[in-house]
Amino acid sequence: MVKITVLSGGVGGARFIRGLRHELRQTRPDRAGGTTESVTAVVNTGDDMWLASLRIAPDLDSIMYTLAGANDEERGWGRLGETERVSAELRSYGVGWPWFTLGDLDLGTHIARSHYLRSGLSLSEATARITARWDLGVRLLPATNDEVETHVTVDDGSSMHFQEWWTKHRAALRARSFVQSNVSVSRPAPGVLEAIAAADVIVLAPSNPVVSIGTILGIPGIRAAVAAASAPVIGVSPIIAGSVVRGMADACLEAIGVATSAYAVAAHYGARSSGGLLDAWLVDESDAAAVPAIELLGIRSAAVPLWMRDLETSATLARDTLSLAFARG
Ligand code: FO1
Repeated sequence: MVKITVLSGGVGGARFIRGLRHELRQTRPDRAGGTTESVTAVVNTGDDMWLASLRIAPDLDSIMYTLAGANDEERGWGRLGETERVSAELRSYGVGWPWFTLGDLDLGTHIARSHYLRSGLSLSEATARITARWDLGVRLLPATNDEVETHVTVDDGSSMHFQEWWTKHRAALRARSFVQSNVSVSRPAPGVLEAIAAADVIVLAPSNPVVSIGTILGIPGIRAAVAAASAPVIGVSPIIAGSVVRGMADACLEAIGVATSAYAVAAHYGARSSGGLLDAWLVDESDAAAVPAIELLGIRSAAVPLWMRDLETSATLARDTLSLAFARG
């Protein structure tokens, strides 16, 4: 059995993982219509927060809903066929954030998660209970069970929760820095280090390199585990032809002084052979000219179609990722 561990944020990572699941079901099917292989997603929890006394976990929910086929594909977050009756009531009571909509179906998830947490379960255990409702075919692990929330310090020196910067201000306030609260005392969630050590391939999904992948790697122990893993480590560029695919990763990259390019993000993660993480890095065909320079960094690279327009293109990208990962340079 091939074991694949994917470090992932929300939307881009969710689409990649859905494509990977489809590819494995097609090429390595089991008798039940699933796959003989095993995929574990180690998911960013830095976007998480308490809102209206409920624990919101956007990246875990994006991946869960996408794999369940219950996601709002256009909006990129939340549930298909969502209604907002309760959130209108919450707004009337001044509860929650008016700029952060908690849909009725989505609230079901947040209430269930908060119920499990209030009953003494960890986020991992709550996630296992919630995802068991659907046959996702992928194991979702939060990167940590500790509350490690990303806060953004903006130019005027004030700081706010990532979600306020992202959804209220649309990342328009120039970010000076991102810090995760309590990260120094946080620990990888159960199963995370094992999933990295036991993997036959480790993928850095096309997620935000700063606040998603960066936050996962910032949990003490995770970066070192990836660097020490026996599996090849391959990343998929979240930047195509100098711009972000979606979201506002460019605003985040600027804050850490990394250019918004496929090459710069590869250099940011670094080649494993020189103390970084990457053995290989996939770029879009439009960035083919960057391949030689990336290979000069000591990172094997290839240019393939990165746009995940639908299930087939996502599955093709997953196939390209696995073949580059296993190609011995
Ligand atoms: N994003 C928005 O732009 N506006 C919202 O009102 C909003 C609500 C929301 C509720 C639950 C949830 O899980 C995600 C939500 N998001 C919303 C998206 C969220 O900010 C992003 O999914 C990630 O945190 C960034 O990757």
